[in-house]
Amino acid sequence: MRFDVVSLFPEMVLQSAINGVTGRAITEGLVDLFVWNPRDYTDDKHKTVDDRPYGGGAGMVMKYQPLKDAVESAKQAIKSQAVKVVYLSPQGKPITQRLLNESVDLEQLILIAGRYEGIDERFIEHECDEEWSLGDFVISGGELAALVVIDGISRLLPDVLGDEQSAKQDSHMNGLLDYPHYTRPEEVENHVVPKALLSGHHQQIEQWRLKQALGRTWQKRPDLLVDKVLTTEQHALLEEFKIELKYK
Ligand code: 9D3
Repeated sequence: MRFDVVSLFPEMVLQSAINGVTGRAITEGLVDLFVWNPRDYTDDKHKTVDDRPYGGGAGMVMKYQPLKDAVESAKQAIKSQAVKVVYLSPQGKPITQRLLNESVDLEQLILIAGRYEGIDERFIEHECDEEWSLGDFVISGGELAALVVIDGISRLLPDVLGDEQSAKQDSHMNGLLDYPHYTRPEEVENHVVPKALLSGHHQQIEQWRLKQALGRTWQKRPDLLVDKVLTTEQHALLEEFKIELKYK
């Protein structure tokens, strides 16, 4: 899969993307990453990428033409059918695992990272397919959001994670929070590891983990359970969790 980021801070995107999962995916040729700077597509001597907002007010707005020409360069680099142009902005639909899962089959994803107050609305309307947001909080620009999307999609690509990890991805715990994790020693400052994990009984361990995942989701993120249909076993495990909680 190929990612093209349009950004006024190319080095910010490239420097971060060389680390971790994305970095390895790029090195192994499973992911291609290119960054296009709108400043390279200006035609005045000051390389102007922004201007004052019509109607007045504070802040600057990114100009249409440099963005358009940067995206055109990205599109011309490969003649792809499965291409999507996404503007990262606080007005977008929230990025979820489902959204990332649905994007993994694209050949090319062009990500527009804005700066200043935003970009000319005509570019969003006529050149972007979708608008995506990290959530209801304010950050300074779209680069970090682009990096989040690249990381989240890259780890879904075949061969990017090892066999063990990818098997885990479509496990039965999807849609729930993770269960708690423990490592050696068995006791630290009087805090012990839950007995079920020391049993060596694979089935008992899996049941305990599912119960914890259900219980923690119910405690910390009840919104995730609202539209989720629980199996009879899951329902029973969650009830067990609630009962055990009373005796703690
Ligand atoms: C404080 C400025 N705001 C005025 C009411 C508007 C505003 C403009 C530009 C807020 C944020 C930004 C820059 N943000 C992004 O480019 C961005 C973002 C975000 O701020 N929150 C969540 N997801 C994203 S994706 C891109």
